[in-house]
Amino acid sequence: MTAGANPTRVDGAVTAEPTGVDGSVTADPTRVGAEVHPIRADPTRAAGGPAGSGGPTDPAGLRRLAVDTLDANWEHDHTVPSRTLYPHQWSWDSAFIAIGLAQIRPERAWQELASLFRAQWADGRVPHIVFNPAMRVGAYFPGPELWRSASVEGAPAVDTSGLVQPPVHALAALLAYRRAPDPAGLAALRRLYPALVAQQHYLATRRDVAGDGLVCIVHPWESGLDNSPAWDEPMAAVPAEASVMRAYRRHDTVHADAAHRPTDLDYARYLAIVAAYRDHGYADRPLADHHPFLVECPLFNAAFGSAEHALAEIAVLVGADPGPHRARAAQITEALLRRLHDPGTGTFQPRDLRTDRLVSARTVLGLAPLILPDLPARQADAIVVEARSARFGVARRMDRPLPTHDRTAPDFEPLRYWRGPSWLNIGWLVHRGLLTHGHPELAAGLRRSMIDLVGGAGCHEYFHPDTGAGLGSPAFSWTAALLLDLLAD
Ligand code: 2M8
Repeated sequence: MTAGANPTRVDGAVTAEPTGVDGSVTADPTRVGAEVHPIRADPTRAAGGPAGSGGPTDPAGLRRLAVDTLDANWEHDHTVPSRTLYPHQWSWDSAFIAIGLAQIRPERAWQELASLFRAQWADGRVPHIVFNPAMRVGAYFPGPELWRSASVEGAPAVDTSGLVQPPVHALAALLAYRRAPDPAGLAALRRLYPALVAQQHYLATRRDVAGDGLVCIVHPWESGLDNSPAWDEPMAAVPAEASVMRAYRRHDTVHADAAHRPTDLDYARYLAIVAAYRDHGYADRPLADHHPFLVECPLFNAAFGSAEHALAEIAVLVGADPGPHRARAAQITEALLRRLHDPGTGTFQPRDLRTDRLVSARTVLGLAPLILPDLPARQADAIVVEARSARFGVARRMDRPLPTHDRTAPDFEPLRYWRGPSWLNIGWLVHRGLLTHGHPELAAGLRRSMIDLVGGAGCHEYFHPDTGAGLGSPAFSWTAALLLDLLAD
């Protein structure tokens, strides 16, 4: 019996009615890129209609669109992912956003990361959401009333969630510095370094639930790929009823088509898992005994390893010792190979710690270890074979964008969030991995396809994996930021 098994324990229902699609917009809506229309405003795109009319196609126009999108989403000391759907600060979003900001407004890149790390907990965890106290109650669900971080010892003064997201921040800080290598950037790196080390220390010591050198995620939201088919097997074991959601008002389905979002059953399970973790005070030590969702994710752990590689380089810049980071990076790669490599598919699969089995869905998560520079050539080659296969279609000339799930699988859903659509942050990571492992032509094909997506549809949150039509938020920050990064290469 777990705390998450009892849906009646899930509480903190939000009943406040959002004030409207642009109720939370504080930027000037007349600006290019400001998010004032939900995707449903354009039925051809919402239905996955043809791309081709949504964005500029010349590099200068694309760059302008990206800058305007980031400016419109800037909020004092951080960038919201989207004014309507996600009006607070998200952890891995801020990392991707900082990479783009470094090119156009370097001081904001450092502010972005600094504001996130100000919300770091005493145990080193970097929360996946930092709530903006100026936003009205009900601007996002689930809000602070569900998480109740204020009552947890070691949580910051500002309200946050108690979960984490893939630790791409050290890599982002390093890349931001490389784009803007000035004294202010070096000073910012110096300030960030201990916080980045503490983030890794938290993951390595508190979240190594299996004791195998890998981080365990305790909620699908921690993966960043919330409703990926990779989580279907572990999620099926989480007891919850979709009817629980009658007590809540979901915010996301006010702003986006419900058919594109996770289902009510997904949300009921999400809330049950949060309640299980929260009701144990977000303590990690007893997780193995009671927690309903315990998974080792290849993308999360690839980010964890890549953070040590980045920290080694940052250490050199700030006068610290890179040696321990290099040693930990090697250990993480070794653990990934030992625990998540699937000899049957040649790629990497999540491991469900409750059953101690690799999950069978072949999602884009399996390509992520390519970002590790020390991945042995044999496994890197196998990932490239998978990336080039009909499942993912990476090619020198791509006829369709990179999907987030195997497009030949029966449960591939081209419109539903992380179950098929194409996302720029994932493409950006795979692009990086291809370059790291000596595939510049494939990387160039993927880069072109990502730039064309924004050219065809604008800075959308995600894109239809067949037509390239824009889906989700039409003014999404990491799409803009990573587009800038891709354009600069
Ligand atoms: C999505 O996740 C949030 C929950 O954290 C949501 O669906 O409400 C995901 O796409 C996640 O990866 C992203 O960080 C977040 C904000 O963009 O939205």
